[in-house]
Amino acid sequence: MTTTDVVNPATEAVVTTLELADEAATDAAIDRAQAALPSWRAVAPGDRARLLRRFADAIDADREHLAQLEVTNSGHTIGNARWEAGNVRDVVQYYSAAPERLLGKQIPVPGGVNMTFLEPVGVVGIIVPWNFPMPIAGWGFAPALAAGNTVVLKPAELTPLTAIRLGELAVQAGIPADVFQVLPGKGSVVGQRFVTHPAVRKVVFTGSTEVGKQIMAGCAAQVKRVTLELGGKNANVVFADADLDKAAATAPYGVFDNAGQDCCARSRILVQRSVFDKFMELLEPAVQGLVVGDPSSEATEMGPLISAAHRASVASYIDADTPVVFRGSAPDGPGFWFPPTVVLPSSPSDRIVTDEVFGPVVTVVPFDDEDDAVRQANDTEYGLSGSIWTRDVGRALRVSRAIEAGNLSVNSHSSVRYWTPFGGFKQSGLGRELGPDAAAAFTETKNVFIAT
Ligand code: TAP
Repeated sequence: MTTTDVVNPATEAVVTTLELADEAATDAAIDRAQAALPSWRAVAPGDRARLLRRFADAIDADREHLAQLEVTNSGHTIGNARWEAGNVRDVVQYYSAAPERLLGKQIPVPGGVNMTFLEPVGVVGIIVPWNFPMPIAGWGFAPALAAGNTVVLKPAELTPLTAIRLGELAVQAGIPADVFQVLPGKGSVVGQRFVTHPAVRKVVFTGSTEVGKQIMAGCAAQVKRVTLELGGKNANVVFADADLDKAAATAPYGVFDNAGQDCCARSRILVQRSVFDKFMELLEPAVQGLVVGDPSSEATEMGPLISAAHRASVASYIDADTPVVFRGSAPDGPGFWFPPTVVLPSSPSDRIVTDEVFGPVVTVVPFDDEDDAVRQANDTEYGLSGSIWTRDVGRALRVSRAIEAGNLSVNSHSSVRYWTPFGGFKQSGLGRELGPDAAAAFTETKNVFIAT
């Protein structure tokens, strides 16, 4: 039996030890999900909707417990963790409206009646990363269940606790245990089996672009459906006509939220040359004022990184020659701490400018004009999100259309709303989650013609 120690990243204390599923246990879970399909898809749409609403209510009643569990398991600040528990409740609530609204079409044809049906895809395998364990799980399982699929979900090995709790809450709400199963295990074992097992008809993967490519290649062998939400190296573009005070005051939250372990982190700040010095003057106190420390304290704005290994990976981008201009604070002692760090890179091809660091590190680079800003923003194989700061509406629209990314915000860093679509251009992913079309993404369109 393989086990894993779940560690609190703010204290390095072992919270619990869990058994990890092996290949045989994964096959057994997939077989149960397959066996549960006919009865789950036969549940009347209104009844499936009611079960999902009960599940949302159970999450709501358990919200504070879920949030505290995430603080302990992931080191998220309590404010963020409460938002995340509320988000998964809202996502389940939102997709509880889908079962009665997955509408087919009647298409006029000669000689009969032609109609389309949206059929469930089948067993769905969902692979979740450690950075947002609750929301990313919910963005997959809620629309998949609503559309009549059964789900086996693999949380990240480092952060399984809230997913396990969500599985318990689903059962409490009356969702059959085999319809939604949570299976802690290694990506190379459980996740890989989702890719190779023929009964899994769709894989939803959120994680690194590197592993996403392997999953896509593996799924191709069975023409398996796949949704990929991968990495990002997102630009925060600040024009000279912007509200500079606001742009500088909010920039740290745009990148250092969740200690920068966010695929939407605006980790490249691009500032128009004429206001560059002014912007840096305003940014420095905003970064140095960030409250970094105990994530369970209400005042804390940034917690630790997820693990010692991840901290070593982030630290590998900063050495004695790195042009760090200023840093925020970080506690001493136990915990995987890393201070917010601002770098003026010496070249656009520096690794720190091109790689997704996935930690509290941001580069700031000047640009000359609108064309140069767009060119630099698009000079990456990623295309997930980004921000544009300007008071000129025409420019806001032109630049929004020109940047190759799936989720942009103007005069804001807010990318995620459960009722709007979310996903990446280029190597940031494939397909969209959330929004009005996500449940349909878990269906196959069937066309039926009846001769009359
Ligand atoms: P990964 O190492 O890619 O891991 C993500 C998940 O995949 C984990 O559950 C992992 O299991 C599993 N996995 C690893 N290797 C696998 C394999 N060969 N086959 C199947 N599953 C496998 O990423 P991470 O370090 O956890 O997360 C950080 C990355 O996720 C960043 O690049 C970030 O940008 C991206 N991300 C993207 C988004 C969106 S929405 N685009 C959201 C969050 C994160 P283990 O736990 O066992 O490693």
